[in-house]
Amino acid sequence: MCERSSVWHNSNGTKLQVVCSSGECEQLSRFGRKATLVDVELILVDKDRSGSISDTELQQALSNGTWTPFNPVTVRSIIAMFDRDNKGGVNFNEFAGVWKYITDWQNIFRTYDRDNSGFIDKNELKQALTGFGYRLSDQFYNTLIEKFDRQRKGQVAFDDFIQCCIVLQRLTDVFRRYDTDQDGWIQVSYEQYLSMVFNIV
Ligand SMILES: [Ca+2]
Ligand SMILES: [Ca+2]
Repeated sequence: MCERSSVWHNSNGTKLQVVCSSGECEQLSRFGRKATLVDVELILVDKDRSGSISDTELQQALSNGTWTPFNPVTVRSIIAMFDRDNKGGVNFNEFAGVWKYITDWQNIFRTYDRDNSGFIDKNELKQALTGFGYRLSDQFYNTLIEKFDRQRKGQVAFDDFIQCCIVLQRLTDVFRRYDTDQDGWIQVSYEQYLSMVFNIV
């Protein structure tokens, strides 16, 4: 960055925030306008200066609040969501969407992490998913925690919480496509079942 920029490390030391006081330095001028904070994030995340953000670059830029690297599966899910031209990364225009998506999830996570533990426990997950409109049994919440508790702490970190919600949403969408009368039951053939699963995995 230019000499007019300032660099900060936040408390966990993983994320940089840079503000160019003029917005006119060489790296920022490629946007053809005054740089926003998202632009600056993008420059920092695009380590190889390729003009697009890869899975690895996004993973390195994200923190789940622990020392464990951000879940690569979550990173891939997020990239795939915004990679409209299917080039295996997100370009500068798509990145703004990615950053907003992650910021929104950070706010949701903070809202439901009632005890500020940095993890979502079973009760917090129940409140979050109920808030999103899911009606699931107590037993199923155990299954969810077991499936998405990547760090084996009996609760889920930020990245795994996002992943849990993405997977649940996808499964629900596929189910709803077959549940045309919306009674919560579907009858599917073996091949329909396989197509349903292949839509998700
Ligand atoms: Ca790149
Ligand atoms: Ca918590």
